[in-house]
Parts: sequence; C-alpha cells; structure tokens
Amino acid sequence: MLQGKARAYTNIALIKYWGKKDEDLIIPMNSSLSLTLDAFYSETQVTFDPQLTEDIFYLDGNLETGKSSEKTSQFLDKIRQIANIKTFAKIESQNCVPTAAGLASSASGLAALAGACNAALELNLSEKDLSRLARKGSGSACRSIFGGFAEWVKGDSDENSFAESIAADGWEDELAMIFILINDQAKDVSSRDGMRRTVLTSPFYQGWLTAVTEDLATTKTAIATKDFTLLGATAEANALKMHATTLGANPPFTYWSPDSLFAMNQVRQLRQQGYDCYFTMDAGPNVKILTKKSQVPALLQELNKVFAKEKLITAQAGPGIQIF
Ligand code: FM0
Repeated sequence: MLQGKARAYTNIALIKYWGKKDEDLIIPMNSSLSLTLDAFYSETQVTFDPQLTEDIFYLDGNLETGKSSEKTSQFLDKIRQIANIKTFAKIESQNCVPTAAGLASSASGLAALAGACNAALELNLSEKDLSRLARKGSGSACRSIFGGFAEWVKGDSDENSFAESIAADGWEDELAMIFILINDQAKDVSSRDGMRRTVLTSPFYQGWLTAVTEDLATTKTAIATKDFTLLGATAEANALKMHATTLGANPPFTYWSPDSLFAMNQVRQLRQQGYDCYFTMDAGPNVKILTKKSQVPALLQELNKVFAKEKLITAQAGPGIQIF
C-alpha cells in the first residue's frame, strides 16, 4: 500500500481566474493572482490500495458521492496516468475551517490531494510540477502550493501553465482578510459550470479578458510598491468585472444574494469613514474584505454592529503546502 499525506491552505484571488481555454488540462484564459490564507486548510491522506475496486473519498468522515467525488476521481485518473499505475485509492480529507458555513474550498482540497499523491507515489515533484499537477485537479489549486502572494501564469500548455510565488518582502504579513458569511437559499452554480457558461455565451467575456491583463499588471505594481489602496481598489474592481460577465451569460446568473449587496455596501461605507478596506467575491455569496492587519480590531467592532459575530472570520497570510 502506498500512502501519503499533505496539508494545503486555501487562497483567495485578488485577480480572478475566470474561464478555461482547455477544459481537460485546465489551461485558463487569463492569468490570476491570489493570497494564500492561514485560517482555512485541507489535510488529506491518500492510500493506493490494490484491494480496492473503486476510489473512495471521505470528507470530514463522510463518504462523498456526487460532484466533488467525481472531480476527485477524474483527478486520480490523471495521476494514475502520470505514475503509470491502475490502483484505486482511498482519500481521507479534513476541511479545517472555523465554522462549517460554505467555505469548503476546492483550491485547498485538490492542492492537498496533489501533495499527498506526490508523497504516496514518490513522484518527487518540484514546486512548479506540483503546481502543474494541482492545476489539473482544480485551477485555483495550483496557487495553493505557495504561501503569501502567488501568480498563476496562464501559459498555453500543460508544461507552461503553473503558479509561482510573488515576493512581497513580508508585506503580506501586514494584510488580513475578513470573511462575511452570507446566508443564501439560491441553488449553486459551481465555478466550473459558471465559467464555462460565461465563456460560451456572455458578450461581456471579451471585455473581461481585455481588462484582466491590465488589472494584473496594476496589482503587481501595487505589491512591488506596497501600495494598499492600489491593491485593494484593483482587486475590488476586478471582482466586480468578473461578476458582471455572469449577468450577460445565457441563461443569466449571479452569485450575489441580497445580503451580499448589503455587505458590499457596508464595506464602501466603512471606506468612506476612513478604513482601508476593499471587498472581493468568488463563485458564491460570501463577501471577503481585504484590509490591513492593524485595522482588524476596529473593523470587527464596526462590522459587529450589523453582522453576527459568528458570521465574521478573520484570516491572515498563510504558508505554502506541507507534505508529511
Ligand atoms: O479563484 O473548474 O478553481 O481565481 O474562485 O476547478 O478549475 O474552482 F470566483 C471564481 C475558481 C474560480 C476565482 O475556480 O475552477 C479564482 C474563482 P476549476 P475553480
């Protein structure tokens, strides 16, 4: 039996990955840039066992069926191809999040699985090749190999599409992210389905591609010059552009719930009051606030006036993947 274990932390994109050029290899249409966080991680153990007749996947102790296990099994097929084996695997994964409120992340999950397989099958992959491998599980996972800021350079092939660390001279440790957990009744459109529908049908998608190149360059300048206002303003605008593309899709959709809009407005108001805070959102209703670590206590005090304490989670910059 071949066994390996790894822990990977989730990352939040400041410049979003939105759209695939190659759906099988997961080559993106645009480059993206993220901050890896310390508060949410996945710890995954994989056991390749000749006795198994199919892959089995336990998440937080529960046997998974449905879509998440499909994504996982498809990824294992790719790994078996690389390692030239046919053995099925048992995966035992724990999602470590402060509360269980819709924060499960495919980025940390698939990055941890890639790391666990790397260990189990003694693939001895470099960080770059581990990032390429994680990418094939879930695009955003390729950025969770690295701590702090990471850029997924889109490339145009399996060989040259991977993430790399962006040096920030420790500036990332002065930043923080506050998650506002939003209640939502709407039926989820997965990021995978959402981006596919947008690429195929949204007339705004071309505008996204034009804008994201410039937003990425601006963000890298903001990091190099430690310009928080530029970093935050660019991230917020980039997220809004990504979400704008979904309204043009056919059929149209949005990840925003009324409470998301309320939260975004709160962030704008706090900014008017002088706080350094900007929001971003991903393929779900939660709103994430990018701010300075030094302002977190005061901001939490303000946010507590309108959001319940248990709906607010604070994270800081986190480390890269750990393989056990
Ligand atoms: O993280 O189809 O990685 O850059 O979170 O598995 O490749 O789950 F808001 C959207 C993440 C997309 C932006 O997509 O898709 C980002 C998003 P997959 P992912």
